[in-house]
Amino acid sequence: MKIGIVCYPTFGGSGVVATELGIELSKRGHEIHFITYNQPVRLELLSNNVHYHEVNVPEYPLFHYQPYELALSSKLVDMVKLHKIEILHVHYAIPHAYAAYMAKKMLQEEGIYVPIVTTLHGTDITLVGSHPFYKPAVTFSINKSDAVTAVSSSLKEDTLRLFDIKNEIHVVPNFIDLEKYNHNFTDCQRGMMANDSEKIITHISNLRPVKRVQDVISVFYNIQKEIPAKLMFIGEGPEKENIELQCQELGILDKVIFFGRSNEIDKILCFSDLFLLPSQTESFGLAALEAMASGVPVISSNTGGIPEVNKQGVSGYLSDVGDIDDMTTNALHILSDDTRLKTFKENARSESLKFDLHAIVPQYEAIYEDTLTKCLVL
Ligand code: GMT
Repeated sequence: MKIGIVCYPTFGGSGVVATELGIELSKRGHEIHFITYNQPVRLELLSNNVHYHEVNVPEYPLFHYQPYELALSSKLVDMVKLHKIEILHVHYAIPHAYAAYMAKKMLQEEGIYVPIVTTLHGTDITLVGSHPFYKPAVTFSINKSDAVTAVSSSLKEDTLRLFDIKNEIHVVPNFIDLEKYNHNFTDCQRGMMANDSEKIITHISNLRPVKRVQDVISVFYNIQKEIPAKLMFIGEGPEKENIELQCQELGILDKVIFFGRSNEIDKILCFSDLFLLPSQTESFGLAALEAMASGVPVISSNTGGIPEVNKQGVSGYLSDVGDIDDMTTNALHILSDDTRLKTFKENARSESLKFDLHAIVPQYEAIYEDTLTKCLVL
C-alpha cells in the first residue's frame, strides 16, 4: 500500500507512535510518505520505502496566524496526486483530521478518492479538542473520517462521552519495538550515573502541567530520605524552571540529573530501577510502556489509559492522582528489597510484551485494507 502519514514531528507521544508505525510498515513492504512541517525526530533513516515531504507555511504580514491547515491540505493534495498515495493516516485530530478532510474533498473534485484513517492520541480529545473553540471542528473531523482509532479503551470512552460521535472507534493500543529495549542489565554503564548503593529513579515527559512533575520531585524527595537514590529527568517543557527551583528549595539538586530532550531514552532507561508517571491524565502512557520494555517498574497515577498498561502489583503500582504518600510507600516497597525489585523488573518486561509491535501493527494494516475495500464498494 502507499500510505501517507501526517503527525507532529516532535518528541510528543503521538509523533513517536506515528513515526515508529511508518518505519515498521515500510519494513513490511508498504511505501510510506510522512507529510509534516519538520522531519520527525525518530525518523533517522529515509529509504526507498520511506519518504518525507515538508509542509512549508510562507510568512505573510497580513496573517496574524499563519494558516498551517491550509498549507497542509494543499500539500496532501499534491503528494496524493504525485505519489499515488492510496490512504492517509492522520495522527492527532487537531488540525490533521480537519486538513485531511479538506484534502479529500479537493481530490474528489478531480475524481481521486483517498480515504482517511484518524488516530486519536489523548490531548487532542481530553485537553485541547473538547475546548468549545475547537469542539465542533473536532467532532466533524472525527465523524467524517473513514476509520477512527483510539490508543486505549479509556480514550475511546472519553471520546464518546465528550463528543457526539457517529463513527465506530477501534481501539488499537500503542506498541513498542521490543528489540530496541532488549538489554542485558549487566551491560549498562550504570556507574556513570550513580554509585552502587544508589537506586536510579527516572521520569520522561514534555514537562507540561498535565504531567504533574512537582509530584515526581515530591515522591523522589521522600524516597531519597529512606534509600540512597538519584533522579533522572528527561525532557524539556514549561515546568522545568519550577522543578529546578523546587529541587533547590528541597536541597536535592545534586541528586537530580536533568538530561533535556533525548533520542536515546532506551540507554537511560537501561540504568533505571523505577519510573515515575504521576500524570493528571494520560490516554495511554507510552513513556511507561517504554520503561516497562526496559524492565523498569512503574509508579503511576491510576488515571485514563494507564491501568491498561501498568498492572497493579505486577509491573508496578497505581495511586490516585496527587497521592504522594501512597506513591512513596509503593516506591519504597519495590526498592527496599532487591529480590522484590528483580521480580518487578521481570514482570514489567513481560507485561510490555503484550504491546509488541509485531502484534499491533497488523491491526492497523487490517484497518487500512478494510477501509480501502469499503471505499471501493461505495
Ligand atoms: O503526553 C503528551 O503530552 C504528548 C501527547 C501527544 O499527543 O503527543 O501524548 C498523548 O499520546 C501518547 C501516544 O498515543 C500517549 O501515550 C499519551 O498518554 C498521550 N498524553 C496524554 O493523554 C496526556
